[in-house]
This record gives sequence, C-alpha cells and structure tokens, in this order.
Amino acid sequence: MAILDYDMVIVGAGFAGLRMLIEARELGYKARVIEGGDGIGGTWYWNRYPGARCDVFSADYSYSFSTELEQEWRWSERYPTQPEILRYVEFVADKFSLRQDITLGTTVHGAHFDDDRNNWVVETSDGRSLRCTYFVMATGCLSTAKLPDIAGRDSFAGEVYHTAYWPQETVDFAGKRVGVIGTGSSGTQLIPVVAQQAKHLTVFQRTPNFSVPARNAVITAEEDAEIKATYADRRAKARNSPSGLGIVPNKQSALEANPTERNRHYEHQWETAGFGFVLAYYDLLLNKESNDTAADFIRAKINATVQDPATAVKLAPTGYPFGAKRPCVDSGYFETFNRDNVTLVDIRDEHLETITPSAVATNAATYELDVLIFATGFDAMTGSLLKPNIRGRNGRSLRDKWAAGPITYLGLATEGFPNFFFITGPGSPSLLSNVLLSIEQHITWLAGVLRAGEAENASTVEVTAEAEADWTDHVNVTAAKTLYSQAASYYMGDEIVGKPRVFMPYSGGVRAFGRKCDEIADGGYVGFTFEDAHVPTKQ
Ligand code: NA7
Repeated sequence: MAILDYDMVIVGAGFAGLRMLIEARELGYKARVIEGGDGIGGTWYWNRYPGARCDVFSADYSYSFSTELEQEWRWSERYPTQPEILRYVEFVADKFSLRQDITLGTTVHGAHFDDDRNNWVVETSDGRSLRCTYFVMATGCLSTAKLPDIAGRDSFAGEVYHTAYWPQETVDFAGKRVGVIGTGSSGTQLIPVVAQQAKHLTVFQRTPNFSVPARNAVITAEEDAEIKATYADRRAKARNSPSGLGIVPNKQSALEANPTERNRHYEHQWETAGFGFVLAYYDLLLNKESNDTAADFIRAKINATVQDPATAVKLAPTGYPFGAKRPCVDSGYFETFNRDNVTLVDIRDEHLETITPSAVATNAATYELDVLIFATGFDAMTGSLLKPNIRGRNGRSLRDKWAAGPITYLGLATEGFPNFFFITGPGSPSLLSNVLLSIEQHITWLAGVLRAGEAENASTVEVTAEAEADWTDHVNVTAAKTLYSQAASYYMGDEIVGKPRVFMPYSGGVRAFGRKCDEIADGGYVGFTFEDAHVPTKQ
C-alpha cells in the first residue's frame, strides 16, 4: 500500500475549508488545505471591491461551533463589510491554530481516484502529487469569476478590474471616467461608492435587478450583549427557518391580505427586513399573482426614488418574478442614479457592440473611459468544482458525468467518486440559504458519514446511483413548484452560454434539508455504501 500523505485534502481556505479542517482534526485526521490565494478567506479574500459587504446579518453569518468564539468576537455592523469578515476569518484561523495546515498560493489542477489503492491523488500547481484517503472540494458556489464575451474585451488600455479579483491596493477613482458592466449584488454595492469618487460613472445594465434596502446600522454595545446572550436560540431558530436566516415566513398568502393591509406590511418589510423581504408572504416564490404584488411595490419604490422618469423605467425590473433571480440588498443604489455624474446605459436598448482601447461602444454611442470594471459575476455552483480535472473510478471524469447538469446526493457526493465530497454543492440549499449555516450543517453531517464508514472498517464511502438519481429528481420536483425557472439566473445555469439549464440549488429550505439528512442518518446513512475491510491509514 502506498504511503498516504494525508487522511484528507481539502481544497479552499474559505469558510467551508476552514470549518472542514476543524472537523477533520476532530475526526483525528491529518488534513491539509490547499488554497489558490495568497491569504485565507476564500470569496472574502478576493471580493475586496469598494462597498463589498455581506447581505446576511453578521451574527448569523458566523460560525456556531464554538460558544467561546461567539462570545469573543464582536461584530461592529449588522451587515459586515468585507474587511471585517476577513478579520473574523483571520481571528478564527489564529484562535484554532489553523494556518499550519494550510498551503497558500497553490492551485489544485486535478485529482484522480486510484482504483487499486482506494485513495486519491491530488495534483497541485507546485508540481506535487498528494495521496490522501478523502478528497474534499470546499471551493464555494461563487468563486470562479466570469468575464463577459464582448468583442474587444481584452483590448481596453486603461485600468481594468473584476469585482471578484480586486487588487489589495486602494483604487483611486478621483477625476476618472469609470464604466461598470453588471448590476448584480456586486455592482449594486460598488456603484454607489464609486459614484461618490469618480468624475463620471457609466453603468451598463443588461437586466435590472430587484433590490431592497439593507438599512445597515452599527451594532451597539447593548445589542451586542443581547446577541451574545441569545446565540443558542438564534442558531436553533435559523436552523428551523427555510433560509437559515431565522425568519419565519408569513403564513398568509399575499392574495389573502387586502391591498391596504398588504401595502402596510410591505412598507414595514421595506424599512426593516433586508433580504427577508422575500419572505413577506409565504407564497411570493410559489404564486405569480402573489409575486406581482411584491414586484409592483418595489417598482413603485424605484419610481418614487429615481428622479428622471426614463432612468426609473430602465431600472425597474420587468419580465421575471421578484426573487427568481437573486435579489440585491443595497445602500443607496437607486438614489445614485439621481447624481449628475452617473449615466445608466440599458444594453437591451443600446446593444453593447465592442470594447476599444479607450471606450465601451454600443450601437448608439461611444463611452470614453479611464477605468473599466467588470461586475459580471461567476460560473456559479459548478464552476469551481469542474475547473480541476477530477476523475473517479475507472478514470471517469466529473466533467463528463455532469455534462448534462450536476447529479448529486444531497449536494455532497456523487456516485463513481468514492471518498470524494463537496461542501454546499449543487443539490444542497447553499445559494438559497445563509450559506454559513449550510456549510456547518453539511460538514458536521459529513463527519457522521465518515464515522459510520470507519465503524464499518470501510476504506471507501460512496453514494449509490439510485440515491443520487432520487435526490436529483427531488431537487427538480421541488424547484418545479416554484417560480425560479421563470428568470434567467445563475440558479438555472443561465450565466454561462452553453451551460446546461437545470435548477441547481435545493429550494426546499434548510429546515427540510436538515430533517431529510437526519432521517438518512437515523436509517444508517441510506444511500451510502461503505466498502472494503481495512480502515484508512491514519497519519
Ligand atoms: P451576479 O449576481 O451574477 O451579477 C452579474 C451581473 O453582470 C448581472 O447584472 C449580469 O447581467 C451582468 N452580466 C453578466 N454577463 C454580462 C454580459 N455579457 N454583458 C452585460 N452584463 C453582463 O454576480 P455578482 O458578483 O453581482 O453577485 C454574486 C453573488 O454575490 C450574489 O448573488 C450574492 O449572493 C453575493 P444579467 O443579470 O445576467 O443580465
């Protein structure tokens, strides 16, 4: 038997990778995290554009595994900025002495399962091959940035940035003509900040987004004490809510409320709920007529905020239901278009034809720029999982297996790839949930699977074809009851030309998902096979 380098190799030192490392140590494994960036933090390491912040409440977007950590760390704002999140990640890494098991600045190019030895060989960019029992991709759902296919894209001679590869140094926009392509969550956060600094900002919008106000605020000492005193309840509430945000959806249908009552409720949500606005009524994502009431309310808000009527029309989302595409949570986004130094270009009206060394040109005008920012998002959910060439039993590649769309059991594993796991993969609630909660649920549950395998002296843990087919079917059936398919979005794979159009996250919510996982565990991990008669060699 070849000597193992590690019991577990984990790809990615973001929230999932770090949490996986902690769990691996609990399992008694010798584990190593391989991270492409020169620092830890994953998406929060890379997405350091001005205005970057999480749109989940800070106390919920935090680890729950250590009460000591919960009590020691002090969040300063309701919605934490990127630098504060990175400070938290660094704090966690130091507190739990994680750095010694992390290799930075190294990419995993590929990995294959060695059928003869029942373990994995992981190939890294520094030319090494690491042999391990378990191989875990903790690479995140939104981590492979996407550049748009626009003619002349690479010819721009001024400063060029992508929100997801923002430089460490501060970018100075003063006196410059800046263009931003993309108005998703990143663009919506960046645009108000850049507008305050740039000489002129031109925003190129393809699809207007529904956005609700964040109402960010400083967390007072009193509020912090309250958060710390009630963490256990808060976590339980989050686990028992559909989105993992601790928000119990209104049990009423939007159509049951009379228009005055409904408007009052929407006003209240608008002032207080942030992302929770999508749960204002339980059926907003189930019934188009209900959804229209919320969409109309938000369009009226945009219309009331934006002074120029033509710009207000361009900014108002139409043609798809509210929430079917990830809504944004903003701080002064629509107000920004009232500034004299901001121009909105709707590229559905003016076709974006080419990028030249000094401008972005549509069929109607040429916009001369000094700085061009791509806020064009990611190859979501499968992008990072399929980037390395991962080959399972008999050399079968994951790319081939998922050519028509991902097939997984619980978003955690796939048949034909023993001892290989991914955290919050396609088929898990991931992108439709507070992803921190989903990460921890996935990892602690996976630890149960691994313990069960060891109890059976198994050297391989694998899911069955039947279990993954049933689960993938369940994911599809659950999504079909919703309005998600009525928008072009990264949930459906629409962000990449040629990507299979299938709904990827599990839309049944974290509570239902957690219960299903518990049921599977109680049944002895139904859907998993534990094979062979020798325990993986511990290092
Ligand atoms: P998103 O939400 O995927 O947004 C990407 C934006 O870029 C969106 O407005 C896209 O328009 C636009 N885009 C993408 N390709 C093009 C081309 N070719 N031409 C013009 N415009 C384009 O990514 P973000 O980084 O903003 O946010 C990702 C997540 O981070 C977010 O969901 C939160 O979970 C946090 P489209 O809508 O596709 O027409």
